[in-house]
Amino acid sequence: MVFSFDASDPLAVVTAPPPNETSDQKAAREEREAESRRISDQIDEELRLHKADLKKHEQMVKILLLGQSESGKSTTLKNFRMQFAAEKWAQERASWKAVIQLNLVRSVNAILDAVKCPNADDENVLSFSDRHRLLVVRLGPLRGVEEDLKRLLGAAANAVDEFYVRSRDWRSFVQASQDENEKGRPDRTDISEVIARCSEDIKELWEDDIIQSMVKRRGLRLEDSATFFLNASERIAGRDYQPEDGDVLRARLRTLDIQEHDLYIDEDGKMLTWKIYDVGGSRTQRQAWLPYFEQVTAIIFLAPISCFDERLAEDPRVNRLEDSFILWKAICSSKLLKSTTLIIFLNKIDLLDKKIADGVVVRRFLPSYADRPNETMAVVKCTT
Ligand SMILES: Nc1nc2c(ncn2[C@@H]2O[C@H](COP(=O)(O)OP(=O)(O)OP(=O)(O)O)[C@@H](O)[C@H]2O)c(=O)[nH]1
Ligand SMILES: [Mg+2]
Repeated sequence: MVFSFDASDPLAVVTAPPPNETSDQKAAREEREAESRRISDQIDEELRLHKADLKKHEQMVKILLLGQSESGKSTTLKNFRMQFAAEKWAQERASWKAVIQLNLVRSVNAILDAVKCPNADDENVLSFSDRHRLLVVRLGPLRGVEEDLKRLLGAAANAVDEFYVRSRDWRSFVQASQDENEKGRPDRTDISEVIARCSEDIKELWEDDIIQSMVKRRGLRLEDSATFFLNASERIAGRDYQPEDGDVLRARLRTLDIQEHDLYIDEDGKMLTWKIYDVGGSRTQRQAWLPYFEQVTAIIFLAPISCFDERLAEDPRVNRLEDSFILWKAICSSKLLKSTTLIIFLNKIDLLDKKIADGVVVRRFLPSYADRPNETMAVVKCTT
């Protein structure tokens, strides 16, 4: 066989097959060349994937959720996850059942605490009948249920007035409790059974006018989602209850440390990674925010628009709206954040609507509101 190559091309000289090559030698050479090509293609593919990975990281958007406690940071994260991590969200839905039960039971127990010893000067004391007293007794087992649910979720023993769970540990506690042989763990079926047996009494308690007016007079502050869970008590206390998306969104679980979640968002065929940091918002936890300031692309600040008549749980001297305003101002003027995108979400407009409808007068809490109309949109306009 005659080989021809261009002698002026040094590469062709080097790569040309040797003269007088036998057919066996040729087959072996071609096999070697095919293997080299395969390895080369493999390296090219690995490099391509590595570059794509680098690019993916370049397109990572880091978002920090900020705002005072109960401002709605974790709820915003849940909304993002429901939208952009739908599969995982759906898988986790059932694990929220115990948290939702605890939200309902805590609210019922808070109401029982508020009404159990009516003061002689309470105008409702005369209307507080044997029927009410019986209701209080019949709902007694919910005390033990609250403790069991807290243990089930792994809450710290000293979490007396507010329920919290560190990080995402509570899911593993719930998982572990499925092992029925494990001693000392509360049984989830027993818990659900006690709640189911109390279902009618919970409804009666919540819908009773005397109880409602006593709760109001004693200034009991129920959590924002309490009304929702109490209104849905029959469904939640049902023996076959399974959480719905709306229940999970409203389930209150105070954040105590930083939680990190990755979301993968397809933007016109390009994969974007959103790394979202959710932090605890009470005053003692705000120092933990600082290390994140330098690394994030954007901050979403949650500012509840309904909080003008509320006070901080950790410091009842401080008005919530004032705290939120000072916090937002501090963030806007932070040098560390001068190249960070700042976004403000004014949320809880539904609660503002309700307060206005219930006759709460904004000017009483915000003298600077002056004689503007006591209407939702006027408050929104004034706050922005
Ligand atoms: N009605 C109503 N409730 C809301 C809204 N946003 C949040 N909530 C409720 O407010 C409560 C507090 O919300 P979270 O998201 O837990 O607040 P947080 O900012 O994460 O609070 P910390 O973890 O303590 O810092 C929850 O029960 C939510 O369901 C809203 O727009 N409307
Ligand atoms: Mg939170």
